[in-house]
Amino acid sequence: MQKTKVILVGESRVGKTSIINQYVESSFSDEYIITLTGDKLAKEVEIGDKKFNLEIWDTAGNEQFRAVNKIFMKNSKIAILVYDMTDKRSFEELGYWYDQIINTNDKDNIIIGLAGNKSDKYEDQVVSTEEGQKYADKINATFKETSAMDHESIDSLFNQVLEKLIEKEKKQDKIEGIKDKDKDIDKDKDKDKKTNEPFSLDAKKITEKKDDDGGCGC
Ligand SMILES: Nc1nc2c(ncn2[C@@H]2O[C@H](COP(=O)(O)OP(=O)(O)OP(=O)(O)O)[C@@H](O)[C@H]2O)c(=O)[nH]1
Ligand SMILES: [Mg+2]
Repeated sequence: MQKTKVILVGESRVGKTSIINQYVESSFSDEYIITLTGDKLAKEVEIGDKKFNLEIWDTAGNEQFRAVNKIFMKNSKIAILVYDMTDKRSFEELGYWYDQIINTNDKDNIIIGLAGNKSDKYEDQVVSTEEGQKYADKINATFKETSAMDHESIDSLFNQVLEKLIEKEKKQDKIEGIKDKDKDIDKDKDKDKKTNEPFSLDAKKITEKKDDDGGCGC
């Protein structure tokens, strides 16, 4: 089964650890336990006929512990940028996290999702849905407003990015298929060349022989 690395990034306290715990273990805690280093949890999921062995990486949002994050970001297939919709600064800092992801991965290949978390606290919402969507469009990301507390849109957040990954891989397979076909055509051309070679050699021999025959001393 395909192993797929997913990484969650964003400012401290936006709810990265809570989203992962809710998605993988269906659990939530009010208590805040700071993430100090990269940590991973595994989950198997099925989307249609495709099975994924997800390796979901949690990272530290706190500035003091960010230095190690780059190591964990590498080779990700999916990155989920998280902000807290009740905290404007966490939204304004998304550019920093986007750059980190792009600088450690292949920009054209990584799938990006954006999560505006803590949607249960809608009375305190300071980042509007429109602002979130606009930023998602700008960075070509899928977008969901989530609540790790209520398990709201958590599964669909992951399903959305996985579906996008499936789509991307299908397109790549098609391109590879076309390339392989082109290679086969080239091989056939080579084959033709090779079969022609002995013929032209023979033709040369025949000409030489003729010359020998014809070149008699009479
Ligand atoms: N109301 C509400 N609280 C949440 C939600 N998600 C997380 N929290 C709370 O927000 C606090 C921070 O959550 P974490 O998941 O630890 O945040 P984090 O992004 O992992 O933070 P760092 O590890 O410092 O980077 C905790 O007290 C959580 O209980 C949510 O959807 N709604
Ligand atoms: Mg954490």
